[in-house]
Amino acid sequence: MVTVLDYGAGNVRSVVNAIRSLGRDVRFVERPEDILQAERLVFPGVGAFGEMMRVLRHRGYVEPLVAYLNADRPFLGICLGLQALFQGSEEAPGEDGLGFLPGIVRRFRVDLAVPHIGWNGFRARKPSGLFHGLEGNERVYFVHSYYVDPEDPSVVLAVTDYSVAFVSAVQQGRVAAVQFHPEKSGPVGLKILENFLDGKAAPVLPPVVEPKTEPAKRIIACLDVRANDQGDLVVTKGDRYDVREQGHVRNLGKPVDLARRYYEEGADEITFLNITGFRDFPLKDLPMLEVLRRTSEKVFVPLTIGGGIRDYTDKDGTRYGALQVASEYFRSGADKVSIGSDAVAIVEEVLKAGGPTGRSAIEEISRVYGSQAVVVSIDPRRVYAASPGAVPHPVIETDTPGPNGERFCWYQCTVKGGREGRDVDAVTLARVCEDLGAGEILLNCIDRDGTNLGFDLELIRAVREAVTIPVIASSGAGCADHFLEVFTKTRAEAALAAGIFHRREVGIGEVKAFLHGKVPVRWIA
Ligand code: 1PR
Repeated sequence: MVTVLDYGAGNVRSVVNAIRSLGRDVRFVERPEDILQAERLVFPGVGAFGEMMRVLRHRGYVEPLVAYLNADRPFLGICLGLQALFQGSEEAPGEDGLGFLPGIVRRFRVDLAVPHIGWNGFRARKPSGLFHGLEGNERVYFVHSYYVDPEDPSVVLAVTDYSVAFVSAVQQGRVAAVQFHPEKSGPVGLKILENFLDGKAAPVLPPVVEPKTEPAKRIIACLDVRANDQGDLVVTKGDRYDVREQGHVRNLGKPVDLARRYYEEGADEITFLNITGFRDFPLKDLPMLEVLRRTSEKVFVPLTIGGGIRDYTDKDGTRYGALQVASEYFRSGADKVSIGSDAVAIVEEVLKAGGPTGRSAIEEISRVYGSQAVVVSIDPRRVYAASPGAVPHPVIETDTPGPNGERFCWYQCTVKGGREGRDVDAVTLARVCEDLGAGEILLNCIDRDGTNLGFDLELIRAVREAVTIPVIASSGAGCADHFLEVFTKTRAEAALAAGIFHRREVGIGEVKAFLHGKVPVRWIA
């Protein structure tokens, strides 16, 4: 029996699913006394340090947690569950941590994108039972902007390189904690979790020690989902956002089955986009929630859900805030939510008002769940301009001139799945969303979507240079070489594709085999 500390924020479902997939029973901490009664305690944390500590204090969990840790009982902290062990965090000055280990939590100040999102390695510093069966060169999934800085070097279990070498795992006696997410790290993560749950393994040092770890470029499979004309939820795929063929919605398979297939083929993440999310829907029986619940039982890599993350009023007049909608998705197994149309409305308002309101969906969700949980999905369309002064938007000089020989263009943001163009450009949108607290940009391109012509490198370069958060390049992948191109000619951290994977034209394994040795990828042999 494993006890899981669910403090209300964060995505506990994934951890529980991973533990259950290993054949263990889970019970939750419901009262403070459940903590000291635990045989084996897992503390998964996602979100913001200050909010987490406030909830722990409010529920009376701090004292029993510290007593549990001081008694050297089996404990595994994950992500924020690692950071909580320390005295405090730069993320929430003045807010005390559990103080079990001396030291504080610091923010990354590096020349790479922050948050550090994706698959990276770890270098073991001392033997541990957690390392059984590992070779030492595995990659695991990280998503964080802060890292722990212990005062006592003897507690350091592993370090990871992300411009700086940071502590990615600690262990003192039977108390261990990791910055990465074992529950989202595929078979490797499940092995680490199993080692903790077994608790019997003698400490080992994995044999291979890489001189330095390197973040991998991520390959993401995207599933555009909507109801077809018969009312069944299907994965569809557009051609420049038109998903109909001879009047019918294209049907490329079932969402849960396809997600499972891509996980097994080595996808680093799966993204579901509810492409008709701009329509009104009943929150409680939203079919995408069930898709997420079922997917997260079998798929142990990060899941993003987009479409319909916004404030809205239900048919019966009940009003829901975007934060409530997002919370429902997180509880159902999502690790990140992606905001499309609403992000454009938010940015329009910010630009009009001359500053943030503090109440937008991006600000609210990132405050509670952390910026790493908020992706902004942009659906831009290229608009040509004869000269830089011809339009009231920042333009780029393009190598692909327009129909009338125009040498400049800007990228107009659209809403409602490309149905409506707005007076905001993609670069400004990305920049403002970063300021508001978005943790990642999913950069689509209507002109390239479904064309197999390759990514729009000019667009990706312009947006990536304007922000410091990771950018996912999307739309147009037609062959493995297009992925190499986007990773070598732009600074995109990840590339997403749909059509070529759905139609089995190129497999995810094939893309990775092609990239292997040229750019860092999570390699599944
Ligand atoms: O506006 O917050 O409700 O979110 C709606 C979401 O649905 C947005 O993220 C938007 O991008 C997406 N969406 C809306 N309509 C469509 C459509 O296709 N008609 N799909 C749509 C966007 C783009 C990518 C696609 C890549 C790769 N699809 O997701 O998967 O372009 O395709 P490819 O590799 O085949 O070229 P909101």
